[in-house]
Amino acid sequence: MQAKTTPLSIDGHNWKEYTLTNNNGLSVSFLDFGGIITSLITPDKNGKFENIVIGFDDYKDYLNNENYFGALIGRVSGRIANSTFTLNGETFQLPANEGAHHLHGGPVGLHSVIWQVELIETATSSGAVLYHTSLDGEAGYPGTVRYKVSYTLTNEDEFIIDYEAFSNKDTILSLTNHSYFNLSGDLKETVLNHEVKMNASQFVELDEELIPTGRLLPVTDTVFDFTNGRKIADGVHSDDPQNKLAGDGYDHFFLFDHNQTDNVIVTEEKSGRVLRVKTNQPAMVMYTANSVDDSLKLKEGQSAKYLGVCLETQSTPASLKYPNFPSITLRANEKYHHTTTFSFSAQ
Ligand code: G6D
Repeated sequence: MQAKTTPLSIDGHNWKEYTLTNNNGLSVSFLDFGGIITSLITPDKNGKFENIVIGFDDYKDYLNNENYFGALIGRVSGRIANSTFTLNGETFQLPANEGAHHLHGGPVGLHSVIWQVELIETATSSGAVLYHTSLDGEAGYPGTVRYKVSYTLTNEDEFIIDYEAFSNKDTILSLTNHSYFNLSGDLKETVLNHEVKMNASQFVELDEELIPTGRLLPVTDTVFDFTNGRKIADGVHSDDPQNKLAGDGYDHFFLFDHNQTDNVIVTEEKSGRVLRVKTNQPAMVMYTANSVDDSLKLKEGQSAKYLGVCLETQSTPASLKYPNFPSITLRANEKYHHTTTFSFSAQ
């Protein structure tokens, strides 16, 4: 087990990149800036180690990371409609950064702050704890919030992201990580041939601005039914209005049934790589990089539509309007705890 720290000077900013490596040679690299995961190296079925996440070639591009590649997201993942919410009878106005709406914590969200990092090595894992504090009123949110996010790579080839937070006032909070996975290895091809199996029988209907309408739709007899496994291509080539309005793909909130060991299993046949996801979160946004264009220089070459799939475990800001949806309210001095395990194998 070993962890490496590399000081970086990026466009005048003093960042650090950390690389966690386990006993089997798997590694995760991330920045103190935004907790951004810059690479995740795992073997294919022939033991060839390759990167399986989207990351920029020039780290200066993370200063304008409009796709949130690899980043920690918060205070609230997803869209807060019209950038406003009411809590305990008080209405709060947040900065709008996508039309009228507030997306992923706004223009100064957690993807763009410097986290304080402590490396933690044990006999069975290589890890780090990332700390940050958002002050009361910052980005328009109530409460001073103290975050503790752990990145842990175990010798069982699991990458565990564990999020804890406390607020001194009632507030709203829903954290996630926005890595784009591509199991083909070194971004050899898009994720259209990735097969996804998901333990979710409902998903949230979106309007034209990708704001939840409040309707929970059954996946049965649609290309949103991943219960028995399905290729991502099905949603890309679909005529379902929900796929069309998402930019010809998926960008949807799936509610887990939580009646199986794994919430999600992603398989890529050529490499033999398998990614299993287990989480304590009620749901996940699966986003198939529908808005990624070919203008960005990545480590392995040019960016492209559908070059990765995001598995953003979380709760939903739609609950601010629809109380039957999983809540994002965090009461004063109550512990927020989100843990998600990404397990890697190849067959
Ligand atoms: C687009 O709608 C999608 C979001 O889900 C995603 O998080 C973002 O791009 C990076 O806005």
